[in-house]
This record gives sequence, C-alpha cells and structure tokens, in this order.
Amino acid sequence: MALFKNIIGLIFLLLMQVSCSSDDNATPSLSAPLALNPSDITQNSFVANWAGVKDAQSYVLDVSSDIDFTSFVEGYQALSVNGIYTVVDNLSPSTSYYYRVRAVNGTAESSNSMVISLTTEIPDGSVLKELTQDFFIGTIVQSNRMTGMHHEVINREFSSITAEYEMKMNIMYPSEGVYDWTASDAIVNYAVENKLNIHGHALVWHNATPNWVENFSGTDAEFETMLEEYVKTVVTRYKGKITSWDVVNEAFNDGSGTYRNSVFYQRMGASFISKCFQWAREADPDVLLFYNDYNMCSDQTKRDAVFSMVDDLISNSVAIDGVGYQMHIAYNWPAKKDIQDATQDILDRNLKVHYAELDIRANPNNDQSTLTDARSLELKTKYKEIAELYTALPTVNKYALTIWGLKDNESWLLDFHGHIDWPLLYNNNFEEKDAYYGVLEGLVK
Ligand code: 9MR
Repeated sequence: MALFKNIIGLIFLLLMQVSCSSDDNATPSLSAPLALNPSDITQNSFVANWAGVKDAQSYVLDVSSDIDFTSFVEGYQALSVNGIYTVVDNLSPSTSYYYRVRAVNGTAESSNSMVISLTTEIPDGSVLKELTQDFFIGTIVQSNRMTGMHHEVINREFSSITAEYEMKMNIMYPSEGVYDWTASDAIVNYAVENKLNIHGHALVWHNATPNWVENFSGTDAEFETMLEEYVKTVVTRYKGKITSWDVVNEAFNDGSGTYRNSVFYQRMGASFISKCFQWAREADPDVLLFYNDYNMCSDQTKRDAVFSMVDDLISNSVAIDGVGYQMHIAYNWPAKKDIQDATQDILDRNLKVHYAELDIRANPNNDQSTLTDARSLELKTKYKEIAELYTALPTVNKYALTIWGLKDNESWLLDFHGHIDWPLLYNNNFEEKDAYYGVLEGLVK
C-alpha cells in the first residue's frame, strides 16, 4: 500500500513537472537572431539574411534608411517572415539601408538582432557630381588644361574648379601697379560658361608672392596700403562670379604653430590675417571667406594655433566663413579618427568645412615601381573614407570636396617628392582608377 502511494505520488510529481515545463514552452525566452550579411545586392533590392533561432516560429524584419530606424522602408516595418531570409525590393540605387530582425513564438518576441547596413548598387555610368547634391565636388584647372579630355572629364564629373596656380599673387600681380588677368580671366570665364562653381585660391600665400612684394621698397604703412589695394582689386574683379576665396593660406609653422615669418608677417605682424579678411569682406559682402592650411589633421599644435587665430577673428566680428584642410595625405596616414577630430574643430565653431587639395600618396616611401593591385585597393579605401567623412557632415557645414588634380602624371607631388606616385583618380590615359570608384562609393549617402 505504501509502495502504491509512493508510485501515485511519483506520477503526480512527474505530471506536475510536465505541465510546468509545457507552461514554460508557451512563453519561451527567445534569443535574438544573428543577423547575417545581405546577399544579391542590386540597384533596387537585396536579400536580408539571418541565422535561425531555436523555438522561433517566425521572424519580424525592419528595414530603414537611417541607422536609428526612424524612417522605415515602406512595407518593411515589422514585416512577418516565415524563414531565415527575405527579398527586400523597390529600393533606390546608391542608397544606404539598415536592417534588423526579431524572433517570434506565439506572443513572445525576442530583442533585436544587431543592425546590418548595406548600400544598393551604384548604377553604371554614375558620375561624381550626381552624388553630391549638398556640396561641390571640385578639381583644379590650369588655363592650358581646359580643352579635350580635361574639358570632358571636368564637366562630366565635377561641379567646381580651383585654379592650380594662376589665381595667386605672383601670377595676377607680377609687378607693382600692373595686374595680369590673362589666365585668371580665362579660368573664371570658363567656369561661368560651363556653369561650374569657382573657388578662388589664394589671395595671400607666402609661396606665391611676386619678387617685388618680397623686396618691397616702401614703408610698412605703404606695404599695408598696397596689400589692401591688391585684395580689394582682385575680390572686386570677380565679385558675383566667384563663390569663395582662400583669403590667407598657410600662415603658421609646422610643429611649433608660431606665425610663419613671411613678408606679410614681417611687415604687418599677425594682424595681416584679420586685415585681409576684413578687406575681402568689404570688397564683396557675399563671397565666402576661408583660411586654408595643410597638416591640420596630424599637427595638433599647428591646428590649435590656427583655431586660436580663427577664434580671435570670430570674437572681433571679422568675417570668416570656413576653414580649408588641405588633404595632402597618404594611403596609410592620417588615421580616420584624427581626421574626424580635426574636422570637429571646424564644426564646433559652426563654420564651413572645405576638404581642399585632396590627393593621396600611394607610394609615400618610394618602395613601389608600379601601382600594385593591393596598393591600388588601399588607395581606394582611403579615398572612400575621405568621401564618406565629408558626405556625413551636416549640410550646413558643407562646402566642397576638392581633388588636387585629374591624372596621376599631372600631380605636383611627382616633382615635389622626385619619385613616381599615383595619387589621383585617373591614370595617365584618363582611365578611372580604383580610387575613382572609392570616391564614388564614399559619396553615397
Ligand atoms: O599644385 C600647385 C603647383 O602646380 C604650383 O606650382 C604651386 C605654386 O603655385 O602650388 C601648388 O599648389 C599648392 C597650393 O596652391 C597650396 N598648397 C600646397 C599646394 C602644393 O604645393
């Protein structure tokens, strides 16, 4: 009898356990699915994939055009899917999308998977300027490089031009009282005729100063009068045709951040900078005024000196609209984070950012005799990074991303460093390099 009771008790206990565990089954704790990379990406669709979750009966998928999932793609907000993949379609080309997925069993739903991002394919035949709606994509010109293939590529791909050297003081103002507008007029007229934006470069730069200014025979006061007349004459001449000017270029020393001992500094002290900005503003109230310099993402001391000067301009109500970072960089330098941090200094002052003079050395150590496939892809990656960083800036802070040249063999870098390199987007035959596609991909929002 005791044995019988014990057996009944045991059966009862077993039944209890079974019913308890089947209760548990009704509200299982589901783990979040592991979202996998998309497959079959086309211009208008992709396949979203994820790994199956034990006990899941189905899944729900969200697809959004922003990483915070505030703007869902129509039809893809909590879409129920019986399986571990689904086709997402009716998308736009060259656009970034984000997806995440949850597992479902009855009324139970897991937390979200990690977010996966992707970009739909860029249509064949896309050009750079089509992808830059809220800023200019620029290149440089010389007055004798505005025909043939140069003309074709400039107008097909770019929305802005900068004179490589012919709008500097040594060319426009070769001798006292005598201006030479031959090349600068040709370039500005070319921009106007072809509906290209033009960025003026550069009013005051120690490296493009005519000899007569270097050896100016008058007093310091006369020097200042001469400089004021020059700045106002040039800015007035191109008023309404030129959108922006680099007013002062490279006024600080590398490393120390002290003022460069240029003739402008010697004659006028540090105030030559604020005076040039002031004169440019007086000549044209609408033109955008930039300070432009190099090594801004790698030389913190110099950058701090530049921004201390910029802050002085701002606190003295002297017009400055933006800062240009000359992007003479290399495929492996500087790091993305350094570029972001440096750019933040411009954003913090709510000024416009110009990524100016972009060229990327593929052969900084002169240890390559040809551009290998591997290095070409590394170059592409760096170009893509720069284009992505610029594209991601707030619209209000954007102005232009300017590339310092078209074809590799026309780059100033070859002469300057005295060895072979491939720093630009086109090879010597004007064929698009991997670097070109890097920029194209980086410009996609
Ligand atoms: O690339 C430019 C080269 O063709 C000119 O001879 C030189 C002097 O005018 O200027 C080069 O461009 C410079 C730019 O104006 C300012 N930052 C450094 C660039 C390379 O020296």
